[in-house]
Amino acid sequence: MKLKTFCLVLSLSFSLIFADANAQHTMTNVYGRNVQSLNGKWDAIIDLYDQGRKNKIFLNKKPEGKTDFYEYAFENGYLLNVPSDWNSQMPELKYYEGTIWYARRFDVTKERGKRLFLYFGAVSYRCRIYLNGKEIAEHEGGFTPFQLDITNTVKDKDNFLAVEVNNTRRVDAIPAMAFDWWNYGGITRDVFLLSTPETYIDDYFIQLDKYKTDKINASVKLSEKKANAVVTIEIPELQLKQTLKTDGNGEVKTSFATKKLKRWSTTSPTLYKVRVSSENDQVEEQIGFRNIWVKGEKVYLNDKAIFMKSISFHEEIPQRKGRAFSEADAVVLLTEAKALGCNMIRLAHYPQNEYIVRMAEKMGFLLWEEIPIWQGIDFKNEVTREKAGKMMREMVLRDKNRCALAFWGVANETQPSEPRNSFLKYLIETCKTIDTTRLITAACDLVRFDNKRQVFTMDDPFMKELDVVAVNKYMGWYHPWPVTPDKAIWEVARGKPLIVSEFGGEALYGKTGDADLVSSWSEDYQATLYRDNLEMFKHIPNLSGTSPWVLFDFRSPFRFHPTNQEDWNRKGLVSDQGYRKKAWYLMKEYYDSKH
Ligand code: GCB
Repeated sequence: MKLKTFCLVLSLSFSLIFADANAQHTMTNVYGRNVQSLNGKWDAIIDLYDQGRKNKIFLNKKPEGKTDFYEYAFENGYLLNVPSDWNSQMPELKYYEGTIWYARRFDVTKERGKRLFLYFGAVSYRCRIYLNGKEIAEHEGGFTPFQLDITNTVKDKDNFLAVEVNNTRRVDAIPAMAFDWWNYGGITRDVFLLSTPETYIDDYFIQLDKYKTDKINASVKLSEKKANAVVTIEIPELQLKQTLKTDGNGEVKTSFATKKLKRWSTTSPTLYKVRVSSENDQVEEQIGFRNIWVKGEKVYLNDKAIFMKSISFHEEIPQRKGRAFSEADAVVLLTEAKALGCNMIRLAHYPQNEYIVRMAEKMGFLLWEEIPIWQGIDFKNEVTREKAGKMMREMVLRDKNRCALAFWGVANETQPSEPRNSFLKYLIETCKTIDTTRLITAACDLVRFDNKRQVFTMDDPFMKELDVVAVNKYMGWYHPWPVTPDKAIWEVARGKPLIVSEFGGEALYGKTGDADLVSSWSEDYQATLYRDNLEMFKHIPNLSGTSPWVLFDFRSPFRFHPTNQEDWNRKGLVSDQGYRKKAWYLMKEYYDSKH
């Protein structure tokens, strides 16, 4: 077999191993439903050599006859917390990449006319689910939710649920072989049992019209293609209510005219209670309404040009050296962003948990959300493209009712090529089959200094596909200055709004040193770098926002320096222990000066 064909077969068979049989995208607003938590301590088996599946350990058999024995048992072994990554729970799992089995028992109260689902907020990176000894589903993608209908497989008492989780890096995965953050594995987000009526409200999309200030568009879809079923949509505080009948697809589509609406904004993040009811189901949540669009080189929020005072963070609590997974964790991350004076978060580099997204909306942050298309992705691989499309769908479906969501990001630092361009176009199209209202962006990487013209420029044909162009540029860190910052004039993506989506440099908290020396790893040099970049920003005419990299120091196997890094990316404005570095204060001053 030719090498190329062999690779294709190999990558197809890998992906077949973890194709998503029976895992469905989740119903809208899981957190507003009737749920029973399955969080807690789960039994665990570490399966470094992938022997568990072959030996059917998901059957969890016990010896019965005199000659029986089994070389495993889930009981009385390791215990792992769910939700959480496994790496932070036992020293021997710090660098673990491979398979770990999780298991627990549960009872349910089965009710006639009800359906039961298993919901996983995220499992990193791929998993197979076994219920009562039967494999029922698979899912790939470490940062998006999925659900399984278990109505017909579940028993009243003593169900045995096993989850085979694997976080091995692969060429055809997203992200792929190397990425600048920790490869946390495990059941990293909430697990729920979800109970719904037989026919339930599967999906709804309720947001303000993109351009009209007094028109709310709403659509609702039932889980069955039932015509003439009654659906009611209400926003009680606005005295809005409509009762409608479904079409043959079990859907209703309508709009509401409203004069009294107070639009959501970053300074006044008003949310309204919205209630959707069908004959036997009802779901409620808080929804905000705002307009966001682009005109010329500016982004307009509620008819006013806005400067995006953004920051990035990973879904990580540095002090715990582990994934963030709770509402309390969301408060820790977002409070620090608020203190910095931000009005936007770039959720790097993957969809983060719903606590963060919902809390950010309540606190008045716009959001940029992206799937982990990070640098070296296998753009030629059809299977990878399908996976990316599915991740995009799962992300957009989950968060499309969050008015804070302003940007869907399709890539971070990818190099132009025909396969890459068509892959990313496919992602945009996929997104637009669900939501055409948000701004599409990507963090590009090709800004360079044109010596002849003495300006910074960028040639990336993909720019034309984007509503807002974003660029990562590490002046003073990865790139020495070709001219002094006051002469650093940009001509990049003129005619469109431009966000500097990453800039920064590393400093070890508390380290003093030469303010001119990059390799001093000092707060003093980091402060110089920030001062210089803030000066350069004055010479970017279409600058619509900035997003320093990054709020907190974060863990990354990319970072080998023995005394300054020790597996930490030190570009944080705040240290791993939560202390603010000098550059934090410069950024704060800059953001406070921007209105
Ligand atoms: C980048 C990446 C980000 C890295 C950062 C760095 O361009 O987008 O994920 O962590 O640079 O620190 O090098």
